[in-house]
Amino acid sequence: MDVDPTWAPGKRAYFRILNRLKDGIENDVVSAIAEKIGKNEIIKNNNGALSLDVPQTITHDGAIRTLNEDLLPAMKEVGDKFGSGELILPFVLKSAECMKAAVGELEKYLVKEEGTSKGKLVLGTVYGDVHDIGKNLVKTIFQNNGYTVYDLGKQVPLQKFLDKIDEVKPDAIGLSALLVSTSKQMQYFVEHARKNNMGIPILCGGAAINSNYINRIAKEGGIYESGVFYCNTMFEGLKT
Ligand code: B12
Repeated sequence: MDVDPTWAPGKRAYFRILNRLKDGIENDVVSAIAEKIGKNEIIKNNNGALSLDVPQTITHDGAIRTLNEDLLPAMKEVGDKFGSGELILPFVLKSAECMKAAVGELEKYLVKEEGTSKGKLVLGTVYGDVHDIGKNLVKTIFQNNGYTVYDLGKQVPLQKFLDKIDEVKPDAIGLSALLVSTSKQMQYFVEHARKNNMGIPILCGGAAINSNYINRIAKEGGIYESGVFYCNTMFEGLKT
């Protein structure tokens, strides 16, 4: 099974993620971005490695579309296939590696705001949870938009979040959970924040949760004044 070179590059990237064909995914991402903005002529070939030879202000929209239209839907299909028993876990891991390579390339073509920081975000995937692709995207998008991000990584215990919060006094906290079981950690966090009047907004994201869950944990035991927000995508986190 291989990629058909006549397919649109976005479709090729999608296919590679789904079928764990990592080699060449960077070039497909580059071509997909150029194609989405209708500027194939900006593709530069450096001994087989493609790149785009224009400022990020030109490539940004194409990169966001490639992420939303090709890469994220591919990971969703991987998840659905895993959920229905069609894919085994080591295959999911390989697809995740393809996704990481694709996102690593795509990041080069997103606009980055330089200069003073708009605010500080302490970010991590909650305790017991190893899923970090979404969390890493959140980091990139916040950094690119001028925020300072303190990324604590994955499987982060509550205490580690609290220590970092004490140290850097962030403007917001970002929690990611992909498993129903680990989303409980968000509840523990909110309970702690409420009891201790933490006074910092909490942004929650990840496939395991939804707005109902977040509304419930936000209200149970009294309102947390600074707010607990459900973020379906990293862009919603930014808007919040
Ligand atoms: C890749 C993957 C893996 C990889 C993870 C690799 C890695 N480094 O991340 C590996 C193979 C390791 C893995 C392991 C497991 N996985 Co898994 N995995 C997935 C998969 C296919 C994709 C997740 C992903 O990366 N999506 C793409 C990213 C970009 O999306 P995202 O994380 O949702 O993030 C977006 C938004 O949610 C939001 N967001 C996320 N976090 C945050 C945080 C903030 C602050 C903000 C603002 C926004 C935000 O922004 C992102 C971009 O828009 C999902 C399927 C799915 N539908 O999610 C299953 C899935 C999450 N896994 C699942 C399971 C069951 C497991 C395992 C338990 C399997 C096992 N038997 O061992 C283990 C868990 C191990 C553990 N303790 O954590 C289930 C969870 C079921 C459940 N309801 O609890 C899922 C849903 C698959 C399924 N359909 O059954 N998995």
